[in-house]
Amino acid sequence: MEQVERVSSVEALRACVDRNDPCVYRLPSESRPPCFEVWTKQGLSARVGTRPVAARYSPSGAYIDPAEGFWSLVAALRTRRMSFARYLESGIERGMMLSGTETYLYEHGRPVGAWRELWDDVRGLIAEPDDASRGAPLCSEEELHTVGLWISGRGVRSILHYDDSGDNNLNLQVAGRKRVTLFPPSDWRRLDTLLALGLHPFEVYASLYGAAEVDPRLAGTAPRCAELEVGDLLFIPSRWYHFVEHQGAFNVNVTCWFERGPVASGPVVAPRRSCRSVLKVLRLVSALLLALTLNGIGRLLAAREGRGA
Ligand SMILES: O=C(O)CCC(=O)C(=O)O
Repeated sequence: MEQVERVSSVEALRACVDRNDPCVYRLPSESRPPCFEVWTKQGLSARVGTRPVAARYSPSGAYIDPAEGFWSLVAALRTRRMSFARYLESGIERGMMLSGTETYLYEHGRPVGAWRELWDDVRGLIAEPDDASRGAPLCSEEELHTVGLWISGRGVRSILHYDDSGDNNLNLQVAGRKRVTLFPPSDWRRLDTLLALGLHPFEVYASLYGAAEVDPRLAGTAPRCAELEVGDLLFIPSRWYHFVEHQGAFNVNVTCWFERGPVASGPVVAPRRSCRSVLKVLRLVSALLLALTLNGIGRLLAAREGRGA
């Protein structure tokens, strides 16, 4: 499979952003923000371990594999509230995932209060608007929408999807290793899509790696692969599908979702639905609605408990 291009300067990364083309840029050690040093399990526990987090648990490690049974889908979509320290101590080993789509360090133009200290450890990635000495910025604070924190162990796998905000995505590997497989938006017809998700069973994508033949359901697609190691910054362009395999024992990623500007080659393809199975759609939508309801009830109960304490 084609590898995602590796670039060696911020200017080259910016050119990929302008073309909506994925790339990987390894941050030179001298420009790595403090998170690379201080985000160990012990360091995080000592500083922000008392903060509550909403973690997810899937016995199979899949978040979520459309081929799994209804109750497994619901279970993997449920969030469980616990202290960050407990998540770090035992949740990771149990196969839980802290998802960057739920744990925000930065949102609505400002740092999220509970995670302010962690934001300070990464904010050097984003140039201050008036700081000319830092050279070319990765993205400016005006362009930045949301910053998510992902933490997981080995064996976690995420569903094929594109980021439904339509934003560009810079995904920084702070610790551990991940393999990311990307498909261009124009492949949507072959990816069994519903909303921003691709609904092929995970085994279909497994055939991209090491099988004698790639699954025929992926015929005509143009996947690319990025093997991320510490210090790698992956640019996932707006509406590019991606799924991720978590390969390190302790994986930490920070995702910066930022505004997509005009793309040099013209408008980005808007994927549509290609999933024709009504049953599949119904199963997934009802699992999602049930999990969202249970998550909402969990949040209410936690809030009442907090008030009663
Ligand atoms: O690491 C993962 O499992 C998913 C990451 C992702 O989807 C993202 O950064 O948008």
